[in-house]
Amino acid sequence: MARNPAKKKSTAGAPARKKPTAEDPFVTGAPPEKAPPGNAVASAYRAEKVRGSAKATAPRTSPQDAGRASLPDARSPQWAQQGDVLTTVGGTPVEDSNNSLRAGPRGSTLLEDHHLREKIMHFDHERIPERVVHARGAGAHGTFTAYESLADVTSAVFLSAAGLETPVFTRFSTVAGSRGSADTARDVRGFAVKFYTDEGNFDLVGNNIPIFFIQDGIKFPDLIHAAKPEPDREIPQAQTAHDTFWDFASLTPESTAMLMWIMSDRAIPRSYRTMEGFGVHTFRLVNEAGETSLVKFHWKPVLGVHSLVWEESQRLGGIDPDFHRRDLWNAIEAEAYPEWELGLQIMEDTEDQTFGGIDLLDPTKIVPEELVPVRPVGRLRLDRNPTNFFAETEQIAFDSGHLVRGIDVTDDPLLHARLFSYLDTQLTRLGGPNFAQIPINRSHTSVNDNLRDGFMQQAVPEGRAAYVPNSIGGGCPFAVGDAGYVHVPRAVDGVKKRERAQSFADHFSQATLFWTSMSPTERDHIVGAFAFELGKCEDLTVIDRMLGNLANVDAELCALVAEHVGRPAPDGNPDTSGEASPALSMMPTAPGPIDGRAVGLVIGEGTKAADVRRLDDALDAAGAVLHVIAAHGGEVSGVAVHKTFHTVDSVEFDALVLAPSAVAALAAEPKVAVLAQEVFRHHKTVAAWGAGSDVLDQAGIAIGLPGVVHADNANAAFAKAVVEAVGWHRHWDR
Ligand code: HDE
Repeated sequence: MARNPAKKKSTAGAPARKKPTAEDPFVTGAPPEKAPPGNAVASAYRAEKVRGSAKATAPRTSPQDAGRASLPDARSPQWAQQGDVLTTVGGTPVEDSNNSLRAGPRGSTLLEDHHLREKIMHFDHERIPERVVHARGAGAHGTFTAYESLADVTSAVFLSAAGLETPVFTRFSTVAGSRGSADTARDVRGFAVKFYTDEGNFDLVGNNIPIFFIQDGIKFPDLIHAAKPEPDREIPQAQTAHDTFWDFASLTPESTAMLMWIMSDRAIPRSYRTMEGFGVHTFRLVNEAGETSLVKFHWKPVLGVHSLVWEESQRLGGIDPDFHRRDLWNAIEAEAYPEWELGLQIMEDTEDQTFGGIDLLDPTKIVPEELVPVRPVGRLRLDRNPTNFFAETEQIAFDSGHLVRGIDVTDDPLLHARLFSYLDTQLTRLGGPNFAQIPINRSHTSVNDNLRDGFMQQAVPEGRAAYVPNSIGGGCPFAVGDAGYVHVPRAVDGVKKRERAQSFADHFSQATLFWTSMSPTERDHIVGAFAFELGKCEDLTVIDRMLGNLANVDAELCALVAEHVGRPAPDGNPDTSGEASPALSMMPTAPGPIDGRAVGLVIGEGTKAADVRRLDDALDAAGAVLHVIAAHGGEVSGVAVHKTFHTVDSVEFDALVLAPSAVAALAAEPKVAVLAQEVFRHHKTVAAWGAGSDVLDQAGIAIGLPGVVHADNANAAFAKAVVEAVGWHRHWDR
């Protein structure tokens, strides 16, 4: 079972554990492989030190040189974690880190124990402030490969040739929850990509929804204060289903289109691997000739766009709060590397910066893909998990102002506030102005920024001329003029005023567009989500005001939600004359790839191991992972068991298969039928071979319904049918 997530890769490099010894009964674990016991450790260490000092004439590597040497993959600098001997921060070898210095074995602890004080002091300060938004997340390393030269539209070097590879780090996140909150909460997902390009870092700090709640960054603190737990009781965690969020939302009609998206299944993704990503704002591209165009960035997942159902997402919050993080980690460990295509919607850079009547500076609007197709320009592949979550995923600092030559911003007022915020927030989050020196944040190209000093300065800059222009430093570093990052020259003109453009005033037409583009199933889920969220509000004026806004989106939507929450449906004035945008629907039109999908197999005594192996091989070949479920751990009938009826839950799987021996398991464990019923109710594939169908009978599931697969034997045709059924993701039509 090559892709079994339970199978770990080698832990080479992990510190060896120590075995209890007669001298030290309070230490547990295995003995270190390298260190000889007792006094031999000390004498071997001393001998090595003496030898080392004798030949200490070789030039030393300065910390900053060591840091440079490590740049290609931005790992720890070489001076960190060197050698096998435990030392203090100053490098002094430690005698014993299990017993503090005491006046007698049962006496008081001595203040002079500097090792104890240093260890506890550092521990006391291990936490840094979590991100004020997007605190909960997970990330991975990978590569972006360009498909072709885009020199016709941009001078960005990383997009200048087919096959050009750029290292990246990508972090996915939820917005509202705190760092320890559940992955599957209903929320927008962050989709932030740092490209370590040859011309400096480019950060595409996007979301999995192509628009935003507000049009002006000045309202961001209000939005977030309303969405976060209410300030007096700090309830609820990672949820918008409460009065303050809907109070703000109902008073902010510009949020209506975004509310449609977050009430849709887009806000409860199956996996980070099955989410789209969007740059949201319109950016400006410029080529070497100075010609400009306007662009929107898209990420298209190779695995298709798929989500959970609401009940799964809620249950997973308790059963596996790390569901998305685990899925990403396991997929990469199993070499089912997640991939996305980068796509561009390129539009003419007109004087008024609009397209077909849509103001391209308004971040609450999309440009339908049917009007401007998305041109695929490259592929992102994530293929390496972080070595250390804190050092990489937690300390990475994205910034929408990290732009490279050839990519510029537009006057979107939301984007302009972001240009301030991302730089500013790191001062408190990462403790000072030198966060760009943290390994994960470093550029992979040469940096000579002439910045000096500040908290946590890591570099030891040489020379006297930390200023330009200079002659003392030979004129270096010097600015390169046109060959550097050049802001696209544009005339700036306007009356200084706090004012919103009239072209930003249409708050409902794209909410209606979204609703009309949904399939009946998707509409049903949107109604259910509004019914849940508004149903949790205690303030009736908030509910009624929100229904007033929904009435301007669609009368049926408003009536259905109103009925669920038991309030009257107001009249509105929706404009339903527009065309639908089929690209907005998540309904697949053909079965897709199933890489990294989890398939549960229930077995009991009497299972034929060869049957299980055949199914496992077929799923493995398709990229999916088989999890064997049985009454107890270890082995059942020679088959290794991954989950027992104590540890398993249906929401962990994309499909459930019942072996003939599952009938024997059902006799002792009613949960077998519950598993099948839940998987069926959540519209996932249920399959059985041979007498496994008896379980389906007892669970009340009829063979022949869409996504209910049965065959006499676990043969190739059965496995193929299972793979295809899982490829549909869900079977809504049953
Ligand atoms: Fe962010 N946002 N944001 N945001 N955002 C942050 O930056 C902010 C917005 C997004 O994985 C913070 O380093 C303002 C839109 C992502 O580390 C902060 C406004 C979009 C991430 C911040 C917005 C995003 C953040 C918090 C309105 C999609 C996580 C910590 C003007 C295009 C990045 C940090 C990661 C994080 C501010 C709106 C995406 C406070 C002021 C629109 C993916 O700087």
